[in-house]
Amino acid sequence: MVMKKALLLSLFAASYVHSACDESVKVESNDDLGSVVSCSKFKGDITIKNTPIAGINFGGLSEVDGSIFIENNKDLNNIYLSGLEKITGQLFVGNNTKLSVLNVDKLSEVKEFRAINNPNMGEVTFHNISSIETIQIIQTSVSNLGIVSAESLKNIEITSNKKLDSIGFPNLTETSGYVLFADNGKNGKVSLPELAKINGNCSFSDLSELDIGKLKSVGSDFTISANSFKNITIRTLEKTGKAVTISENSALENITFPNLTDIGGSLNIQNNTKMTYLYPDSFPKLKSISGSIVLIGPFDNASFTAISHMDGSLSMKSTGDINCDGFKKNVSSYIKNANKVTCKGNVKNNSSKKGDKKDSDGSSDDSDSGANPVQFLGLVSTFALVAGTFLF
Ligand SMILES: *[C@@H]1O[C@H](CO)[C@@H](O)[C@H](O)[C@H]1NC(C)=O
Ligand SMILES: *[C@@H]1O[C@H](CO)[C@@H](O)[C@H](O)[C@H]1NC(C)=O
Ligand SMILES: *[C@@H]1O[C@H](CO)[C@@H](O)[C@H](O)[C@H]1NC(C)=O
Ligand SMILES: *[C@@H]1O[C@H](CO)[C@@H](O)[C@H](O)[C@H]1NC(C)=O
Ligand SMILES: *[C@@H]1O[C@H](CO)[C@@H](O)[C@H](O)[C@H]1NC(C)=O
Ligand SMILES: *[C@@H]1O[C@H](CO)[C@@H](O)[C@H](O)[C@H]1NC(C)=O
Ligand SMILES: *[C@@H]1O[C@H](CO)[C@@H](O)[C@H](O)[C@H]1NC(C)=O
Ligand SMILES: *[C@@H]1O[C@H](CO)[C@@H](O)[C@H](O)[C@H]1NC(C)=O
Ligand SMILES: *[C@@H]1O[C@H](CO)[C@@H](O)[C@H](O)[C@H]1NC(C)=O
Ligand SMILES: *[C@@H]1O[C@H](CO)[C@@H](O)[C@H](O)[C@H]1NC(C)=O
Ligand SMILES: *[C@@H]1O[C@H](CO)[C@@H](O)[C@H](O)[C@H]1NC(C)=O
Ligand SMILES: CC(=O)N[C@H]1CO[C@H](CO)[C@@H](O)[C@@H]1O
Repeated sequence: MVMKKALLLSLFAASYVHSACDESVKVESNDDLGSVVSCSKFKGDITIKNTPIAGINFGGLSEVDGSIFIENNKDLNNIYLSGLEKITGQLFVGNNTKLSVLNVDKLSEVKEFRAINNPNMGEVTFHNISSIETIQIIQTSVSNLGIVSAESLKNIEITSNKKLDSIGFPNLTETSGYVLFADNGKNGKVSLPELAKINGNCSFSDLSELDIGKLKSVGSDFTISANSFKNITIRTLEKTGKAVTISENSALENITFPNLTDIGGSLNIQNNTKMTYLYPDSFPKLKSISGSIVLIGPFDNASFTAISHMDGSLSMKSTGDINCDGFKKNVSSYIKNANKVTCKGNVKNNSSKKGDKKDSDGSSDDSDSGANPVQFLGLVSTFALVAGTFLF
């Protein structure tokens, strides 16, 4: 009712327009769009949800002091917010299954930019967003994004955009929250050349290139998984607040963290099918680990010479034929408590048993024989036969 009235007023009496641009609207039909079309500035929220609308064009709108929610509009093809420069709240565009174009050509300031589950959205046209807290681009078909020139953000989540190959934040130096890239284009490249500090967790997956060449610290978990690059070198990283996990990178051979001294959780290097060594210069300065080290993969050897403090245990499960005696002898030069170290060779690389995901670090029994392999491996009898010759 109120909106209908506002529309009529805006159509027949321009002087009333101002007040209509001052209160939140819920758009339910094409007619209701009129209450926003005539505004250049808008104060309040604009909600367009569960409508049959096919196109939205608020070309004259330049500023919104509030948020815009465009959600679950099954016939919506395009959104033109082509004059919008600033929005103090969020721009949320979600679950519009036919949507192909989101035009935000002039957008430069937005608090949260969230485009989620618009599977046919091929175009999101911003050129240069210079101020933003959170960006989430999830399940779209965009093939490129404009520049985000902001130097700090809260959260970044760019996932499941199968056509998006190249993503960069050229000026970003710090995030107060998390950073998550996964499941984008096959040749995914992520470039964060200035990023020095991530306060939350961060996870990089399914990439062919990654540039985080200035990263110094990660506040929480740091994960690098399922990427296709051969080596990863992060010269500047000094510490992480929680675990470091490097897993399922099918081509990865060499990792180098020359400056990493402290890991505030566990170090998991697992299921990287080409990684046969951790070289003495892979983690040359790593001295303190607040959790365990769990190594699974075709390791021939691994070396951590600087460790002086490890709260958990070190467990090596090699799918190759590592010489456990040599490994343990070397490791015992810096990990004094031999009970903390376990090593197995010729471990089958996948476990057939559910529920052994959480790996025991109750592995204090180093020279374990009969008792432990089951829990150790999840797989068992064949193991004892095969590996027995090497270990016992
Ligand atoms: C999208 O729709 C699904 C199911 O219809 C619903 O569970 C989900 O919350 C919706 N997401 C958004 C962002 O509206
Ligand atoms: C992006 O916008 C910011 C702020 O207006 C400006 O300083 C910067 O030069 C712009 N970057 C590009 C590449 O246009
Ligand atoms: C952002 O980085 C680009 C590329 O390095 C640079 O040309 C530009 O001046 C930077 N912009 C700001 C605002 O720092
Ligand atoms: C792999 O090594 C090359 C050459 O040393 C380097 O240019 C590249 O950045 C490294 N890749 C990663 C992901 O660190
Ligand atoms: C460690 O980081 C500093 C700068 O933070 C850098 O100058 C130095 O080269 C790094 N060390 C190595 C071995 O790369
Ligand atoms: C591993 O990568 C580091 C850094 O790029 C390099 O110095 C070292 O030679 C590489 N080691 C091997 C065995 O390729
Ligand atoms: C396990 O080993 C097989 C061949 O031995 C290999 O094809 C497969 O990728 C490996 N899987 C993992 C998770 O390491
Ligand atoms: C493993 O590497 C360490 C350190 O490089 C070395 O002392 C040890 O002999 C090696 N073990 C084997 C079996 O190669
Ligand atoms: C262990 O390996 C390191 C790195 O290669 C080496 O410097 C050290 O001498 C080895 N220690 C023993 C006891 O084998
Ligand atoms: C390991 O997993 C792969 C597929 O993930 C499967 O093909 C293979 O048979 C499994 N091997 C064992 C020993 O379970
Ligand atoms: C590595 O593979 C083992 C055996 O399949 C599995 O238990 C473990 O969870 C995997 N680790 C990671 C980090 O994916
Ligand atoms: C990979 C991962 O653990 N991501 C988490 C990072 O932190 C945010 C916020 O707490 C979570 O939502 C993510 O799932």
